Amino acid sequence: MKTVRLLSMVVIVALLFGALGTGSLSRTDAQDNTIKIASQSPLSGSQSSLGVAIRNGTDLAIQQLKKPIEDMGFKVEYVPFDDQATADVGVANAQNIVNDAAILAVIGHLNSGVAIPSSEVYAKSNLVMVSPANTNPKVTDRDSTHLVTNRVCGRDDIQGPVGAIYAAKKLGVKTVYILSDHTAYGDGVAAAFKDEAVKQGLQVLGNEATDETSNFDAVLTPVAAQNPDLLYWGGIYDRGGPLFKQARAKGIKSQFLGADGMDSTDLVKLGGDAIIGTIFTTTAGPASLFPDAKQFITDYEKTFNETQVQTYAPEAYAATQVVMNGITQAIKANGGKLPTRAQVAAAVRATKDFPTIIGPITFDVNGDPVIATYYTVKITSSDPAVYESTGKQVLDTVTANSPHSEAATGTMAATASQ
Ligand code: ABU
Repeated sequence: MKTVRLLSMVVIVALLFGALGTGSLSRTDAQDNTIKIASQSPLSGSQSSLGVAIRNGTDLAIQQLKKPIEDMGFKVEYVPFDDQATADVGVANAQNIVNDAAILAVIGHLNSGVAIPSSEVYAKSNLVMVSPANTNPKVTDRDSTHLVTNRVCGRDDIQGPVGAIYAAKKLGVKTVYILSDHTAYGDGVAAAFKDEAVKQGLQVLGNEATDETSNFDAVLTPVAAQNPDLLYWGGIYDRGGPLFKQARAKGIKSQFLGADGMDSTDLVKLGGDAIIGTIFTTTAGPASLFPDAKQFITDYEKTFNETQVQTYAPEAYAATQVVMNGITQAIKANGGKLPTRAQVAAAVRATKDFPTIIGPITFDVNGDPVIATYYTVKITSSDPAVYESTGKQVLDTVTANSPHSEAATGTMAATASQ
């Protein structure tokens, strides 16, 4: 393991100083010094509330932070892409992105199942990706994309256990039925939850992945028959909201628990009063919890004429801060000249104690933040207008080292409880 890490560091340093291949296309179509930053997230379809938040957070960061790069003689442009929460669309967009030589970085995606295949395309061109939201371990754990994939959020191999430990120790439940959405994210976080739930002594009454998107009656019939203390959903709000609403209508009285894909104003729009009391874990804390995000919240609401900052907008802003700092450092290391994609990727991976609106970021050798925070949150209102203010309550906060960081201890520290 130590040899692999050492080799990784050697390659990163080599790329930083341009000793290996550049991985850049010739800029025959771009004689000017334009630097583009792309994003990929669902801007249409049933998951667009989170996807638009990612686009807006990225957009605002570029608007506000581009001047130092422009002062070095470059023009900075933002190019958002709609991946439609679909792997095929994300991969096709990724091919167009890598073919544009001016694009030096990608912020995205929302869905791990889109990020994983899309980043295989980015990696072939040494194009760096920083994710604000993708929590599946494989996003950063694959050798094929090792040098270009990063994230500012936590991972499901920690998020799942955080939920299971909370269920066992704080909720005191004894039985659980687990459902998931057949995606890399949903099935992955549900499996991580299940493994820890079993270790915690919970009895798993059922575990099923479903492709159903609207009518969950057949899925819920065995749940009603088993009467579990807890119903766990591994998936996104667009299906989780209707699922939990239909579960209550069917007389299921279980406590509802999910993960970060549930964290959207649209969850309460879809689920109504049935959602009150639902608990979810997330690695994206409410924006109001971040001391350095106050100005961001004001600027975001004004710029996009919004009354609330949606989940992942702060993380997208922070990911873009990291990327723009990486581009700046790469330009400086390259004597003020346009850096290659590989040089930008190496500079981003070298991010250390870098201040962002969600807190300082240091990437480990794998592109995960060395420390991430995992929140357990309860929904207290079905009014979408108050979702981000009084509509949810943070019940518990846990910090954990990334599995690959040198400082990792394998333990999670509860840092605060309310
Ligand atoms: N982490 C929540 C967003 C879904 C995903 O990672 O696929």
